[in-house]
Amino acid sequence: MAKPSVGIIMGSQSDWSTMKEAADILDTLEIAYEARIVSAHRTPDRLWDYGKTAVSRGLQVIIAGAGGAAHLPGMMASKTRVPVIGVPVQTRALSGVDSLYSIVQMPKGFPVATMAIGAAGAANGGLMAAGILALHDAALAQRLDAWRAALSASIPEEPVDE
Ligand code: RP5
Repeated sequence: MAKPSVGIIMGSQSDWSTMKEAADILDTLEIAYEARIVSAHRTPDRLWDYGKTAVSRGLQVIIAGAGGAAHLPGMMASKTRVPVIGVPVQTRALSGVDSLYSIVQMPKGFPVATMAIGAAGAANGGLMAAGILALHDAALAQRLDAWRAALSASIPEEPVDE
């Protein structure tokens, strides 16, 4: 098993159905990753340890998803210089706007690359991580280019009645 270069973390088991979209992209592009539940509020010590050891464990990108008062991506960015991609998970109460606002408005000095709300954001988080890793991995760059070309090729020129 290759050492994971991407860490997918999420605040709760209930986030996994969203964050799995990121994992699926990484699987498709043959990128080694790990997936962990790390809650900013429920398991703060786990969050601290994860951030403290991220560099030494060889993580190059962290994709962090959370919903509601979504402090996980920002707190992780405060604890490690490994780039953090934030995914606002869609919530029932406020449709994920709460998650988005909690993640996107970081103070100067601790950036989080914030994706769209929900499944599309998680998938894009996987693609963003792939793009970062592809800067220094020619084989991955080829796989990513091929994935993007296939997506473009799958879009018909004319609409049809459904
Ligand atoms: C957040 O609270 C999690 O990221 C999750 O999106 C949300 C709800 O968590 P559960 O109550 O489903 O565990 O911390």
